[in-house]
Amino acid sequence: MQPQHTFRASGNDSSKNVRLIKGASRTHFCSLHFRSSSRTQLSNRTLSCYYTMAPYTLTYFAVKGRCGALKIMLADKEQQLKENLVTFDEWMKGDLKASCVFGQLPKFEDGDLVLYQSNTMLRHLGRKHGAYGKNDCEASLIDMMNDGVEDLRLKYIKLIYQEYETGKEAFIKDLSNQLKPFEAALAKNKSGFLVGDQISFADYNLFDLLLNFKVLCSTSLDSFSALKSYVDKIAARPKIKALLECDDFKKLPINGNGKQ
Ligand code: 6SG
Repeated sequence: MQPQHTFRASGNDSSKNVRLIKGASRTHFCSLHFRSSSRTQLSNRTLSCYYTMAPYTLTYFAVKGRCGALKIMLADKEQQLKENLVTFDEWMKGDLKASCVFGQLPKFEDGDLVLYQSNTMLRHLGRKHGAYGKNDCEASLIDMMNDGVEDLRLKYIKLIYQEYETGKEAFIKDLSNQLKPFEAALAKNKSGFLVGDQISFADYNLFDLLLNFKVLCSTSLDSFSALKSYVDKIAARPKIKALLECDDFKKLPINGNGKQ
């Protein structure tokens, strides 16, 4: 069974079941799809053809969840992304779940390559788009930082889905301890990135998680000067800024149970 396609139709081509966002920049496309301003503007005639060319497809629920970092990276790297949004009802039918390697979403397609596991997707895109360090040693350090982000994300997910009411206060109290290694890495590395002197997939992943923490507790970064300026600087990167300001991205819930 095919995943449900829920591109909403609006703009000037309702027959294509896609949305053309008219945002601050004319390069916005279908909420999360960015294209270089140097390329020709879209027209109705080119729209379907343009979608055929979109290199990447993401199948996931209508939440930021485990795909916020991936969308932020693709926006920053000016890559297009076609999204198949899966509803609860569609997922509960079971066919899609049965087709997933680990029985879970997200699913990511790059041509014939089909990937599961969100961190695998980040690594794949990091490799392809120059966000995996300049050499093997940097790549290993990026892996290490990303594994640290994953450990912290798992704690956050446990809070959100299992113990929000009883565990939120303790989680926020412990957050300072959890953030210290990242603050230290940034303070040591001076470049403004976790590893080396260029942005990596671990940076997009940490940035996405820090945005969640700011929603959880607006003061969570207050005692971390390096992390605070890190978030501000990444949020100000033009394509990321545009994504974060885009209505369709903003209105996506962070998590699947309404807690944040
Ligand atoms: C949940 O855990 O959204 N995938 C999730 N849940 C459905 O049947 N290690 C991998 C990775 O990094 C973890 C995958 C992740 O890629 S993401 C999944 O597939 C399952 O297990 C968080 C999220 N949860 C919302 C959710 C999914 C099912 C029930 C609640 C929203 C409501 C209904 C469908 C969508 Fe829903």
